Amino acid sequence: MDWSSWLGITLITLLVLCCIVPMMFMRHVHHRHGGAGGRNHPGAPKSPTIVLAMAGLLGMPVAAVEAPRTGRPTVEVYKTPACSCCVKWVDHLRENGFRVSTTDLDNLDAVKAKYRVPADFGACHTATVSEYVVEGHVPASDIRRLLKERPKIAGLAVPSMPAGSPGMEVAGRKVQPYRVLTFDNNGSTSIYAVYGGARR
Ligand SMILES: [Cu+2]
Repeated sequence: MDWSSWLGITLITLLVLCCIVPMMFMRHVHHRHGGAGGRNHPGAPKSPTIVLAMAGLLGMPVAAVEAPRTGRPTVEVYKTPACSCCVKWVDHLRENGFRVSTTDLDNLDAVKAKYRVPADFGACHTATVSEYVVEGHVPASDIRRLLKERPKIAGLAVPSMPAGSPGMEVAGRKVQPYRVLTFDNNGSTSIYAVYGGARR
């Protein structure tokens, strides 16, 4: 749902809560007073509860409007069930503030074809975030930059699985030089970032 839909829902909810509900409540109390002759005011102890409930309901649409503004888009990860470095990469994303959902598939060929990952860029997992594709062990910082700068590309890739990339850390081993590459659907590519002393 987009912004204008949320705004519309919020305005309608506010209208209902501010006008219609209090009117119903007042009529309800009036009716009770008439029926019981005003002797034991059965409506009175309930009013704080109703006020609190209304305050809670008023807060709900406000929270719903706030959520899309502050939340980063979810990273959808497609991986094979036995892939342990994929899980470590997912952990790396979560540790860096991303929401991640994972889908296990026995074979990722169809996913890589669907998202048009260049054949020589393939790695152990394929992900999507917003309108972009993320292939392989791409650092979270590069995904954050991608979502901030929004270049006209199809996605980012770290081909194969370089040792020392996020999720591929090997104790006691330095980061193997590797590059984060961009790709688009016309076959062009460029260097997005370099690590471990890789050449630009
Ligand atoms: Cu991997």
